[in-house]
Amino acid sequence: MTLTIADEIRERALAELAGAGSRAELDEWAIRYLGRERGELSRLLKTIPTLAPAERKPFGESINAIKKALEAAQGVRAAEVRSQELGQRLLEDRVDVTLPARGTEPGHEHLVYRARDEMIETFRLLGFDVAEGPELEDEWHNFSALNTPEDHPSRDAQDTFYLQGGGLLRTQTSSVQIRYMEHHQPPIRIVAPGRVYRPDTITPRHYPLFHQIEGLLVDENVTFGDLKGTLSAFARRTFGQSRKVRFRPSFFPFTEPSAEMDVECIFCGGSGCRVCSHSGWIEMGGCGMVDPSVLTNVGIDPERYTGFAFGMGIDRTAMIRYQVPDIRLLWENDLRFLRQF
Ligand code: 2U9
Repeated sequence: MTLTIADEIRERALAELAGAGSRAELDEWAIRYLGRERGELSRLLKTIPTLAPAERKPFGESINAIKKALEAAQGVRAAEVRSQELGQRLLEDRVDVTLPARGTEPGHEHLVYRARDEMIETFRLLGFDVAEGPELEDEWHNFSALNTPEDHPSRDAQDTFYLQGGGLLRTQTSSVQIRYMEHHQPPIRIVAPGRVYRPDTITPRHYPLFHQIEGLLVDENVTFGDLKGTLSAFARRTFGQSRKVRFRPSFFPFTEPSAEMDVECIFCGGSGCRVCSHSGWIEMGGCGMVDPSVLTNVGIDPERYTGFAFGMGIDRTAMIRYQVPDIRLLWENDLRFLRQF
């Protein structure tokens, strides 16, 4: 009679084991049937003292046999469940090796530096080399050598960032050309692109840091005609072959005579629009014949050599070209803006 109960438990245990489909269910099953304290087999073993002495041994043995059979079956089922779970995971985690790679999103050059490189390329085609120099300068290279009088307003602390100890942040890249001429004799044909600094109040058109490209050509028999020809060629390659240019008289301490150069508005073709303030012309930069005293300052004989120089704003050129209405947009690093270019 008692044996029949044990057999019944075995049959039930084996049936439930076959239905256990996960490790958690297997664990529950093991506790239910094989658990040391409350497992069904343990409970049966605890009834032994109530049996007639002759029945105790065979009963105990048969329970142990069932226990062994259940443990063996548990091992087999656990292996099945593990392999089923693995199969399932492999199915779910399957990697589709044919999917296209997610890829990285490459950045691109900032519009101001693209404008700079295009301007450099044009001057390279015209035979100019590129020269570079320090952004932290001294008064000699930034002002005095360039014939800028001691009391010139550009030297004022309102227009120049001075550092403790007498240095300053260069206000123009002309200092690069001064340094170049200190170490090279003519013929000289260089452009100096780079960052310059001026303590301006920030407005849509002014920023304390901006970029210039300045050019310098020194040789025998260099004339204002060479200057006009060079800058006209630059303007035609940059803004279009039929684009008109004009030169207006101006003044700079480092050039004599001096001029400002305008290019026919690239948006209205000269008839007048918002971009050119209805003048039909856009300012391109300043230029002139290098003042003889500047050549003397760097040890070049002004009786033998003459030269021309020019300067243009790179940020300004990029803003006109891409119709950027506010210079602050260039340096806010807002990707929604930068990605458009
Ligand atoms: C040397 C001698 C002369 C460079 C020149 C300008 C005129 C000029 C401005 C244009 C707009 C600067 O970016 S800007 O604000 N520049 O008008 N620059 S002549 O003259 C030189 C340079 C080097 C040795």
